[in-house]
Amino acid sequence: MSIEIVTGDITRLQVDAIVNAANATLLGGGGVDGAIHRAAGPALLAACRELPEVRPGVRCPAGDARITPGYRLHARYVIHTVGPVWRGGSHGEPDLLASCHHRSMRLAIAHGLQSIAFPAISCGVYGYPPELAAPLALRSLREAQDTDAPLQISVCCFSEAMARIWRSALSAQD
Ligand code: AR6
Repeated sequence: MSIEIVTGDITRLQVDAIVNAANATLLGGGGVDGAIHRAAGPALLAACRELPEVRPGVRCPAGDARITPGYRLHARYVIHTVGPVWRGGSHGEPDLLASCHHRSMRLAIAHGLQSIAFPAISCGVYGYPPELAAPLALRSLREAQDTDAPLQISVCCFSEAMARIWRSALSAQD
C-alpha cells in the first residue's frame, strides 16, 4: 500500500492533486488553505466562487469535497475538503474526518489521477488531536484506495513533530 509521510510545504509537491483543508465557504482562510490560495493565484478563488452553494455561505459541507484546477501550482488539481472542528470527539468528528478522506480519494479516482497529497486535515486551527486523527485518516485512505490502480498517496506534514505522529501511526498499521 503506497502511503508515504513527507515533511514540508504541500504547495511545492509535484503530484496530480493536493488536498486543501478548507472551510465551508471555500473562499480561503489561513493555514494550509491560505498557502494554497497564495501559491495557486487568484484564479483559484474565482473557481471556488463559481462552485454552487448548497446553503447560504456553504459550498462544501464538513466531510465533503470539491475539485478545481490547480492553476499556478505544480499540482493539476486542488481537492478542497472541509474537516470537522474538534468539539471533544463525540459530535461526529471521527465520521466526518473519515468522510473527508474517502470523498477526496473518490474524486481523485474519478478523475483518473495517479498521485495525491493530503495535509493533516483538521489538525491545525480546527483542533483535532493529531494522535487521534492520524490513525483514522490512514485507515480511511487505505479503505478508499483503488485496488486495481492504486494511487500514490502522500501525507504532507508541516513540521517534523507532526510527521513523527503520522509515521508512528503508519507503522502501527503495517
Ligand atoms: N503545507 C502543509 N501543511 C500545512 C501548511 C502547508 N503549506 N500550512 C499549514 N499546514 P489548518 P484545519 C498544516 O489550520 O485545522 C483555515 O483557515 C498545519 O500545520 O490549515 O483543517 C481554513 O480556511 C496543520 O498541521 O487546517 C479553515 O477555516 C494542518 O496543515 C481552517 O483553517 C492543518 O491546519 C481549517 O482548519
